[in-house]
Amino acid sequence: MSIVSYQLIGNIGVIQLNNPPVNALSKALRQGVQHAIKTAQSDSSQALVLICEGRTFIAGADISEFGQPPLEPSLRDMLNSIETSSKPVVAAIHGTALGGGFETALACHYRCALASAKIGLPEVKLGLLPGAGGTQRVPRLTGVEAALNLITSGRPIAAARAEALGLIDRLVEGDLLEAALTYARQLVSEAAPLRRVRNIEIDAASIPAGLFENYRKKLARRARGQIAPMHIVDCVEAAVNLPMGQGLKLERERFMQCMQSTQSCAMRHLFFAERQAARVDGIEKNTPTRPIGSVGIIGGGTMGGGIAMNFANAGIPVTLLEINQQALERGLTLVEKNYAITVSKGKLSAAQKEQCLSLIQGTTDYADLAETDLVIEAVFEDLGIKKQVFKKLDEVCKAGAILATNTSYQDVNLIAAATQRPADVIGLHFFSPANVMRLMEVVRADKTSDEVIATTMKMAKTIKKVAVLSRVCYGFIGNRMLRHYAREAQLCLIEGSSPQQIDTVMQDWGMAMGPLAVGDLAGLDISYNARKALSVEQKGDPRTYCIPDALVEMGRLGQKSGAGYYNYDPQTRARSNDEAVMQLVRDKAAEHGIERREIPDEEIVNRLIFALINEGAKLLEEGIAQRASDIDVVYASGYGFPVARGGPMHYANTVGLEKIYSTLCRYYEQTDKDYWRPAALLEELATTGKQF
Ligand code: 3H9
Repeated sequence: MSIVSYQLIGNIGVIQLNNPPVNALSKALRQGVQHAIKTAQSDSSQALVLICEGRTFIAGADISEFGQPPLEPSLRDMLNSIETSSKPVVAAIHGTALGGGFETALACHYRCALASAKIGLPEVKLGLLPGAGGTQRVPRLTGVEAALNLITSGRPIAAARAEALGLIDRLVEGDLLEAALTYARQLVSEAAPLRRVRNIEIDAASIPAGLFENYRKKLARRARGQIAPMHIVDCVEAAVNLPMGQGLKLERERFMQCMQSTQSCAMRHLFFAERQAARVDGIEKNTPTRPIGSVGIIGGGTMGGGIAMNFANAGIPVTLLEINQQALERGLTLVEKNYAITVSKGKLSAAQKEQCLSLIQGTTDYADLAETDLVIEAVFEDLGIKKQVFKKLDEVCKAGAILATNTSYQDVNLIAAATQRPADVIGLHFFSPANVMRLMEVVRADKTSDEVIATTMKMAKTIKKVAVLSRVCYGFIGNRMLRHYAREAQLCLIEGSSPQQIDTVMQDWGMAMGPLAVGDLAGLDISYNARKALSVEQKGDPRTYCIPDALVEMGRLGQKSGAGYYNYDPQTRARSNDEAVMQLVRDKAAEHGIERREIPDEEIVNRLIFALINEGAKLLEEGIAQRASDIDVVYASGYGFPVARGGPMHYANTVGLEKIYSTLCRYYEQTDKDYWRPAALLEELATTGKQF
């Protein structure tokens, strides 16, 4: 079947698109639609229906065409032919009408949708803005504020909500083509007018004073440093103040500016990187997978409870196991509380909450896990305890059950060796809070079977996680790299900086939070206790942990004790600096014979980020990570790395590997520390002019 087909069904012309997988607006599709509209102008049709085959209505422009010379006809040309059609065009929407796809629907004269459909303008997530009239047409239908919310958030909305906002004219049921034909016939019989959104005028007087300025201020906080959201506000403002033609012109200019920005390039890189991460080199696409219809979780703490929620949210029943009734009740109560918070935020209905809770059962008896398809252990980070749990699971679980550990650091090979079935053992490293964070590291041990890897990678999608495959090493991809970043934060602190300077500099650079504020949030006692289990050699240079150790010993555990690197207001949690901390820092510096100096902001960024990059290169060299883009996905989805910089390895490419390499060489020379020795892979790429 061709990408675009056109046929007459009675007096209605039906334009059917078929461009799998998501009906992206490729050149051939644009050409086909234009041709069909042209044909329809002179045949016996009285109205047209635009409908898609496959799993979805058009999901947007073809992202893989971005950054290449434009191919005629442009999307704008195509929309122009639709909007100027002399016969009414009805968009019939199912699946997800996104970006240029929804803009296509907006150029139609009427829109109907199945209730299960979603619409949205996710361009901002690619560092772009809707470039085919979305910023001009949406506010004409919904009013300014709803348009700003829709376009700057990029979040899709359900068809019913879209109908309430005026973006969809009719919700339909049953067979979409039949329903759309009925709707089109009705429009014909009523001699409905050609409703062109471009002709709607927005009443400027109805817009509250200061609305745009306030929105810009809000975005400056919410989307720190990103350029696309600000351009969107300018374009929506233009929809109010300028005629359609000029508004479209401005939108076009701003779209091109965004398209050429390093930010959009980084965000588009992440879009494809996430999808690439799901592929495992050496494992065929058709590798058989095992059904996961039930899940057991060992440990009902914050982590175990959060993991349970992921499965319940996906409709998969969970059995949560704790050592005694009291601990179990505490765990289940925590889950219930978390769901209540989600309901209070309006992200879940009370009925959905009850449905999810009904899927989570508690037990204290391992025998209840006998028939479970997947068991995830989320107990205390202690190898001995984990081995005991796996020995027990090996005894009770059915053959073919997948046994997973949520460890952040332990050797999954050793855990697997505690069972008679190491091929069924794998690491599934969730990030806290597990019901919120998108990242999941899938850790393949030496003997993990391909089938188990393929099953867990597929399962990740079911529970809406981004899975990245790692091999076994201390800390896997994310935490192993983080140690180097954290080390440099500590060294900058003791050598002359302050918590305030380091956190502000890193946050301004784009990190979701500064490294020391993250420590306070997580609790300084956690790494303090983890360090206790390490030998002096493993702990490394005392200058890199003497300050947090001293803070913990002063009772400053972070936010939970009201003080850590900062003091925290008990009510608002607002943080403030504490001279006592600075005194401690100076004392520790003196103790280690360090003469403190002023550290420039740029040095802080380079030391912290280049440390990440160098370790990332070592992970690639050792084959721990499959590809550089996987590392980017780990950092952007699990560690608050700014998406507009594309992840550490993409960022390294943007800076230039030669510059990174020469800076690392300089650091190595200055410090004589082995960790600054540039990774061999980095050296090779830099000296041959290549990229990650
Ligand atoms: C835009 O429209 C700009 C306009 O305003 C103006 C222009 C002038 N292009 O995600 P999945 C591929 S910007 C090319 O696994 P799902 C994807 O790479 C665009 N390829 O499926 C993957 O390929 P592979 C605004 C695309 O069911 C395959 O399709 N639109 C595109 O989980 C399946 O994807 C968006 O940002 C595309 N637009 O989710 C929507 N979309 O199998 C982006 C997908 O080789 N897309 N592919 O890895 C999505 O959000 C999801 O793909 C969707 C389906 C929800 C549609």
